Amino acid sequence: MFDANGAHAPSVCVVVPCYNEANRLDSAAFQRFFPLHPEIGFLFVDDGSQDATVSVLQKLCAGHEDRAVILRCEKNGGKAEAVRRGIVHALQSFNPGSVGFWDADLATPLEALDDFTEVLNQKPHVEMVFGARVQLLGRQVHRKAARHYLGRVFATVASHVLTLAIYDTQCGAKLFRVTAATPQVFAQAFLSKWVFDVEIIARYLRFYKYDSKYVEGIIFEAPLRKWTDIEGSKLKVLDFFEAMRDMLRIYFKYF
Ligand SMILES: Nc1nc2c(ncn2[C@@H]2O[C@H](COP(=O)(O)OP(=O)(O)O)[C@@H](O)[C@H]2O)c(=O)[nH]1
Ligand SMILES: [Mg+2]
Repeated sequence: MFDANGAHAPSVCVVVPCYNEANRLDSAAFQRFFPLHPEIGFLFVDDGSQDATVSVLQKLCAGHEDRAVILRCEKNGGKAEAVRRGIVHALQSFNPGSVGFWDADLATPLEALDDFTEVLNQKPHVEMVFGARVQLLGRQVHRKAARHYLGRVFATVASHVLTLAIYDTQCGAKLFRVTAATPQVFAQAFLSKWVFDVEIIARYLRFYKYDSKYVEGIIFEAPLRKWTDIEGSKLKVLDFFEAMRDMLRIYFKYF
């Protein structure tokens, strides 16, 4: 088990939301990563999966209990709530120096965690490191055209709503330094289902009295070396419209 007193607990705790991931979860990739990174722990949140996700996770964590644990939610509550619960659990139980979340399909390879933790170590003022999916020559960032363009429309609207020059709010790879803001930001359920990433930033803005310049300074977008559109996404085209509606709700609630 992670050490409940925090004494030997990994200093980075990454929440991996899992809903019916039995067929997609790359257990081997996680197991290869564990011994190389004793400072990074994983909290897999099973969100009431109806498939074999729990037994796949149990096998994956067996023998690695010091850095891989499972949190089970009886009922499916959606990614936002699973991530939130995972982070609250990590903050209360493991006393980590940073927390984050990572999509279970490893669209962002785990190796990017090295880059993210390096940023937090090198830049003490940075509180958030977000993966940014930018297709640059020499990088392997491949998104399907439709997802890319819908994503760009969404991200542009998001940056206007947030009044921040942010490029990619929706990448499922994010790390947060634990500060006074963190427990407050994750304390209450999010109102949005898919765009809770935007809502997290809105809550940081609220915490820092809507000082956009300051919040821009504590976010670091890390361009990913590799990002793959993994088959089996649970996001549908209709969700784009739901996401836009959620963004309006965020706008009226926070701004
Ligand atoms: N907890 C939870 N996680 C979910 C749910 N739906 C998707 N996820 C997780 O969210 C992450 C991204 O899901 P994915 O379907 O790949 O979405 P996409 O990459 O944005 O198209 C994965 O870790 C999924 O397991 C859900 O209902 N509950
Ligand atoms: Mg995915």
